[in-house]
Amino acid sequence: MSQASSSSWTSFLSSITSFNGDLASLTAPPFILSPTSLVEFSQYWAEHPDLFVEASLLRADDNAGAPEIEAMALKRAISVTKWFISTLRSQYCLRNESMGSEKKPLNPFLGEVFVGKWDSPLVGETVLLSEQVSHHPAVTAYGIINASHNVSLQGYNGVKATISKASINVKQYGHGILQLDDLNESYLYTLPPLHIEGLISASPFVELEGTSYIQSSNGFIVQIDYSGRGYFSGKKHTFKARIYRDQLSSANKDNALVTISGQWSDKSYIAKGSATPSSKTDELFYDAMAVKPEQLQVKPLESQHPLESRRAWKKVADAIKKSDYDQIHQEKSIIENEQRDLRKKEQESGAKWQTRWFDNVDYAAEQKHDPFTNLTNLANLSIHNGPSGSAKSSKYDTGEAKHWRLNLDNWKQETEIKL
Ligand code: HCR
Repeated sequence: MSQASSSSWTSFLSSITSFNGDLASLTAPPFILSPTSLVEFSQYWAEHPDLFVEASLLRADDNAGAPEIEAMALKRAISVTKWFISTLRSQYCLRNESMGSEKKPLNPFLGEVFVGKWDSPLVGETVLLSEQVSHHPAVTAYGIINASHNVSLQGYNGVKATISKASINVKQYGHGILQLDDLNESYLYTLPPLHIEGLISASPFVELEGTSYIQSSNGFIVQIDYSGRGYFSGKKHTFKARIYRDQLSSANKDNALVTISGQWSDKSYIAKGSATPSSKTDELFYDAMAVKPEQLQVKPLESQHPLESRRAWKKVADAIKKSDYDQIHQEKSIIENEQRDLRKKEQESGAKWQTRWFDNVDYAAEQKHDPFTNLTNLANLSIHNGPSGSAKSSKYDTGEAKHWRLNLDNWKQETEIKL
């Protein structure tokens, strides 16, 4: 690192000691800025379109008996777990690998969108819609649809951070719901906490920690525990996923029907029962290094709408690529000032910004019965806006219960933003 970079990193580190929890407000040195907006991160959920739809293909024969139906349902829970694990490498390791360290993504403006599709010869078209539905706090919502297999995903996420001596600790807010319409089955997943290590050496990287869950509408629940180097093994990015018949039986690890463990960024192994699988004797579950993510197709900038992320941020992204701090600052200020003016005008006219493809549904007010309430009940998870995966009756099981939901009709009626 040059002397200039090293001193700007040192002053960045001292600035984060008085940090207020809003990661977007951190002024990071240019070499740690990413030219990509956070609204693009939603694409990581379906970069393996075949795994995204795989569970929908695992169906028992029409004349199958109860044991076969049960075995198929378990196979689907395993398949959904594989899809979930397959998303983690891109979500949490990609910048490290492609740019040498984790970077600070561009903070999306309200109404910023990112759309694209995967055209896969095997599974057909999978469409991605991602929209910045809130700026303060920053929240991105997404919908992913594969109409050929009647599989869809909708979710949203935001983060809150705290600083400890050597790392930034991040709690995620939000969840996702995968729906397999042909089977009338749905899966709720929660988002794991994470922390950023390597700050002192100016080579930040993400490590997942704590627990996340996948709850199926057929009762199966997957508990995934994450850890870094030295907890389960001497390796970074490790996890152990246990699949139980239901939430009640998950109270005792010995009840696990299946255990999967290894590195979410590399190889993992699967075995029946509650014993930890071994790489020597057990079956390979997933090899994240062996399967290349499929690239999302995004329109060229000339055909994009001004609210589309890559077009909107083009000048800032170019300045970041050149490490031209003055130009980064100038171009960012143009976008920020436009946004400020828009908010001011909205305030003056009493109009509120209308989100495009997502509605903010209040579950506390509506007593709604839908996959979310059904799945949170099965998993004993809170419907309130606590950190993702908070349990019912925990200290977070109170306050607002507003969640972002995909409004497919709005997307069908969309005339300005095309794929
Ligand atoms: C924490 C983070 C922004 C949020 C990113 C999220 C949580 C967004 C939703 C995705 O589904 C998953 C995801 C993956 C990213 O790893 C995570 C980012 C990692 C770093 C970034 C901070 C805002 C950057 C802080 C600046 C550091 C590098 C000094």
